[in-house]
Amino acid sequence: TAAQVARYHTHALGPNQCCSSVSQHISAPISTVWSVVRRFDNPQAYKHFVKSCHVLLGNGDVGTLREVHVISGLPAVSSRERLEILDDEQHVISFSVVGGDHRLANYRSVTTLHAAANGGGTVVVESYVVDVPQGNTKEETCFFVDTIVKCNLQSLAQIAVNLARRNPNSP
Ligand code: A8S
Repeated sequence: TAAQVARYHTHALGPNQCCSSVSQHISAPISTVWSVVRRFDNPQAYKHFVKSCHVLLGNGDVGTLREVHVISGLPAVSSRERLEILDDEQHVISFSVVGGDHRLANYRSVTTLHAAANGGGTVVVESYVVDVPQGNTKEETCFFVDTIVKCNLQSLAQIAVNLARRNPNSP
């Protein structure tokens, strides 16, 4: 696990970039959590800031391009995102932002799932790197993104726990 975290969550930083990571324990099997997280075409299943998502290109494999529209009240309208890694064996998914109407240029995130050591369940680790927007500090940028990622992972936990309760034998 430590080697995997180091491998996937170590980012090379440009001079005007920042990075951070968030982790979340989920009381559901890794297979259940993965079944939600791996759906690059359906981020709105657990990302509550996403209003809609359309696949522009691809069929869910690496290279698939999606366009998400976010709910109002955010300093953003839409985002174009490319699937960079989808590893069903190691439970790794990564996407990068390639365009859109928002302030998080060159955003890239990596999400990995790990079997929790004691008590069972899953540990999710999500890290990202992003350009610091004009007029903001690294601290402000990381605070903004950490807040979004924490919300997403808490919501993922809720959904996965409910799925596991409803369907204890699969996936
Ligand atoms: C994700 C993570 C993030 C999404 C950000 C950080 C975003 O969708 C939102 C607001 C923005 O200002 C930027 O895994 C952007 O989705 C909710 C539109 C990219």
